[in-house]
Amino acid sequence: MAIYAVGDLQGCHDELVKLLELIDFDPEKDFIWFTGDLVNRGPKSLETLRLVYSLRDSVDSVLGNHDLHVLAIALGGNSGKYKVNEDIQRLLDAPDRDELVQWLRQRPLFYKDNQHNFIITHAGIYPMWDVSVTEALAKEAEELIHSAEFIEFIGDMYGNKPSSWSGSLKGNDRIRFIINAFTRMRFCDADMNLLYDYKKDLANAPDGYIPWYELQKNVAASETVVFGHWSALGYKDLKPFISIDSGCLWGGKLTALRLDDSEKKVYHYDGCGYLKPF
Ligand SMILES: [Mn+2]
Repeated sequence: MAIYAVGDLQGCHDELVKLLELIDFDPEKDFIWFTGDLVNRGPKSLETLRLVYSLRDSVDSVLGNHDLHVLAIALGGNSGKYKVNEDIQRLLDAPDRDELVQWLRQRPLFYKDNQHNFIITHAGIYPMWDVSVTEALAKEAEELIHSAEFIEFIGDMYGNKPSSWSGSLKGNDRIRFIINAFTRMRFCDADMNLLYDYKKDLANAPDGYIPWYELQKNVAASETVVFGHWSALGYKDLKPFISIDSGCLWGGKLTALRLDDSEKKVYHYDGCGYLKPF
């Protein structure tokens, strides 16, 4: 039996098939945690979601910002407010869309495996939070996403404010911040404000832009926090954090990381590329 984390798919169905072959994935015995962003931007969101859904007893995923965007389009009435590309339109038009969308909507923002000491989130763990606060806040936002109120919240989900956390935040501001921290975070400033306007590599980051993981001091060295979302960072072991979005969509690689043994073997499928690399 093996447990893997696999980085952001973004509709890269064929690459996922190849990666499953590379790791000799056996759904009878093995398990995969995806780091989210299963869909959008890539060429085959529908096929990707169908494949992941067909394996749902042996795989799971946290929600990423692109997954939430597709949920917003699919559930929010698709009133022309959001840009819908051809690939997502095919997903919306599919006869099995409701089943796929409802499964996607039920995914968590955070997963913690107490037996093997690993945590999966899409973007990481916001520096002001420790693991137990993070787990509780994920549950709070997940409850809303899974409830009927989510449909109403969708119109207010987007936005960069508030930029930092306070326990006194209430209502939509509170949930928006939690969702942003779990799904959109890359850089913070020294006051823990999330900074969204730069997404690329560290070397060219503007002054005062600090990767969240350099500010996050509340995670024990014995934990492994696996995150995706940051393809410009690529695969990086930043103990106790591991970045595994190696930019499959952008001509990079699709990465699987074995989590159930101490060796933490890494597999890269290196045949990706639909869009121009950075
Ligand atoms: Mn993302």
